[in-house]
Amino acid sequence: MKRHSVFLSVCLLLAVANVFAEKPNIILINTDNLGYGDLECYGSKVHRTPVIDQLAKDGIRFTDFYAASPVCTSSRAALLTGCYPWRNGMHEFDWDGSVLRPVSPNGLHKEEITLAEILKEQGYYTACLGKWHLGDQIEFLPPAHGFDYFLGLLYSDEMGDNIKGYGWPPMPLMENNKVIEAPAILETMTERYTEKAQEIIREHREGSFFIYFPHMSPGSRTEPIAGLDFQGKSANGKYGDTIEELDWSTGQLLKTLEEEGLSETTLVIWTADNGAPPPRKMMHHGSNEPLAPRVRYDAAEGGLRVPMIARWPGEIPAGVVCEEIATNMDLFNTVVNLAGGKVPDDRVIDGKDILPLFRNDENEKSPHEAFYYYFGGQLIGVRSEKWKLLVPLEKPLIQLGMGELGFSVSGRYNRLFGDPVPVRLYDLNTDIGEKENIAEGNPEVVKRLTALAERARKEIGDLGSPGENIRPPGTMKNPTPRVLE
Ligand SMILES: [Ca+2]
Repeated sequence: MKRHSVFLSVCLLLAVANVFAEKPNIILINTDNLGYGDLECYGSKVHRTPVIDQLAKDGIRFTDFYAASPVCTSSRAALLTGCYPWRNGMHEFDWDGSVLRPVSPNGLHKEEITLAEILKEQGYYTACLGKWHLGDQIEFLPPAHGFDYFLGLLYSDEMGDNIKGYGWPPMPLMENNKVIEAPAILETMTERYTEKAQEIIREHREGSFFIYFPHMSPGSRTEPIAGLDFQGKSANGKYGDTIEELDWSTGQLLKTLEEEGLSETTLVIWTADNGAPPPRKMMHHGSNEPLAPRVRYDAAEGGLRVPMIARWPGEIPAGVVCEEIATNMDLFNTVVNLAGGKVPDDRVIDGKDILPLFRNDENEKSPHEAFYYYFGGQLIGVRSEKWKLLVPLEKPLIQLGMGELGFSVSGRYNRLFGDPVPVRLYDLNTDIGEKENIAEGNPEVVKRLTALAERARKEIGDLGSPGENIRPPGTMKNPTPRVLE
């Protein structure tokens, strides 16, 4: 009798704790440098993205979703650990600057708890297909961070290919810890990743799987590389070709889910690690419209606000547009909870569970009082509700270990600073392009957001001033290049 009532209480608790059915498979698509305005459902007039648009119609689309950083490494670290990059030392690197480069002594620390590690503990088969960018030494690779399987590149699609550095190897394509091709044949990447994802879906249809799919595309190259079937097909040059190939790839995954009867038991998330880069001198490039364009890798909305779509038929209502603030760090908490895992409580986690937003409960608000804009460890701004405050800076960081081509060889000691900038306040509801500074007329708002920024400075950190709750990056001596054996 006693056991019976305990059992009932447990059931009740479970029912209250998780209104969603059972734990879903997870496919988390994270594209590289894809702009807010690059998909038709976000306003693109040049790219054809019918599959992704349908995904949005069948699920929820976020309009105010932020990556935790405007550059690759730190954004990806944030997504996989639920933390602002400062928290685990992934905001900048002595040797590499703001993004990790080949043969780096740094990477994601082994003590960091990744989404894959938690899902693996929950019985998921975990795979990473695509661009890793959290360290290229064996101890930093996906197999050391909870992934059962890894197929992909270790850093940006141009490093060691059309951009050379001292001691950099030919672009390695990895399978787990082994180089299987070098230089990697980049025009085949999206197709090969996609086929592997389909294979994993079929093989693990009876169990639970987590596919983290950080696509190579559209990528960092001035001339992105699409598969042969897509080259020359779009109305936006090589850049557009890769976007349309991403749409095709997404379609292949959805088709396989359908064939295997897994559509209803799989949560598909589609997002980007940061906005489209500044166009430099290219004729064809990405679009961050209607957001403020990024001139450099700074805190313009175009750098950090990205598309995010989530589909889970029967569980997430179809056709919803959510205008609440959410971040890629939230995907950590949300997916951990859905998988029945536990968000670590021995450290600060910045992400929040956004299942209530997915469920589209009426009156459900963002769980974030504030979102902080950081670049290379410098606190640049804060958003709260509709307000965006850019803090006054004596020395705004404009480049971090990056030269004209995007890279230099002297890491964070090569910081470049711009001229002083005053405080600026924007109402993003009426001025999405950050055109009119209304700080003067809204002293109370400036005061409130300045206090929030001050809190972040103390707690998370600012340039040259580590916060109270931070941990170190992974560091090793004598890094080696990944080469064919
Ligand atoms: Ca990126």
